[in-house]
Amino acid sequence: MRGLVTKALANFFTVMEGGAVRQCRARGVLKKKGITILVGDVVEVEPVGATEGVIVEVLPRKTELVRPPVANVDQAVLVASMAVPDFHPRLLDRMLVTVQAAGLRPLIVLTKTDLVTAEAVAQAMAPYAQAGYTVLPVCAQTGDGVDAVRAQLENRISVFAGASGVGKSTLANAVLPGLGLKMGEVSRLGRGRHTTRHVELFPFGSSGFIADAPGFSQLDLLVQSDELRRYFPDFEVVARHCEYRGCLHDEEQHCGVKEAVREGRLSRSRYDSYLAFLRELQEKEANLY
Ligand SMILES: Nc1nc2c(ncn2[C@@H]2O[C@H](COP(=O)(O)OP(=O)(O)OP(=O)(O)O)[C@@H](O)[C@H]2O)c(=O)[nH]1
Ligand SMILES: [Mg+2]
Ligand SMILES: [Zn+2]
Repeated sequence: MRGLVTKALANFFTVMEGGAVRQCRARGVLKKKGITILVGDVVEVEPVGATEGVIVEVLPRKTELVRPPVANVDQAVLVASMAVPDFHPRLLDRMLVTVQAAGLRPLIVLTKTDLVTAEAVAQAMAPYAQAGYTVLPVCAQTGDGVDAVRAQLENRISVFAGASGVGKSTLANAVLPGLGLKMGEVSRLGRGRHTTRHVELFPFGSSGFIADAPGFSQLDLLVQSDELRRYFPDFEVVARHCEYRGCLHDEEQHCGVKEAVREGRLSRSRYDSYLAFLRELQEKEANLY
């Protein structure tokens, strides 16, 4: 029997097949071969009785994310809050690079819009909308924007990613009423407690799934420094004016990207993220040799 791993806790896996679930262990040989099993994996199971089984094979993955650890998702819902915790464009930019490099479609959701002015929301959204990303503001309090998020989740496997406390579980509960995921208490806000402790996939609509996941603040960039610019689609048009074909938009003269930033046509925050990531990757690469 073939199924989908919807939950992984210690060495126990929940495998779903046609709406029914089995509690499974992994065959020892998988571990010996160094094969890990992730939520989202499609696996071959030898049934044991009516409700249990043994995972004997993991099928090749279409996509794989390290953080949150999940396989085969098509879309990453990058959740960032406007306040509590504060909006951190750097972390959002980092997540954008990571998920695009992993071959996922990014969807940006800005939460807690009730805690700031409409102007602040518009300002936060602008650079990302300009870059061509879909950016949706939501407020869990009023339910504003929840339908628009729901529409983006149809027929896809999506994972919710973002810092702890930004409202991932709250959003999952809002798009899928009755889910009943545990959410952070207001009294704990801002203290960086992790309410969600594992990744879990839930069926959504007729053929979709959504995965809630624990929050994170650290995220390794798994790309080459000279490939980084590929993951900044907002640089593409202005980079046509760079004098050098391989321009890294760093120290080069006559750089279309730097010119656009100077003239206010490209977000400085986005460029600052790019430069910070470029340095980080260049340092990492220098330490390898
Ligand atoms: N004011 C306001 N508070 C919100 C909103 N969305 C979520 N919250 C609150 O933010 C807190 C954290 O929400 P969670 O959904 O637990 O956050 P999370 O991203 O799942 O956090 P982790 O599981 O720790 O990663 C809760 O107290 C929510 O009630 C919103 O739109 N407005
Ligand atoms: Mg949570
Ligand atoms: Zn350039």
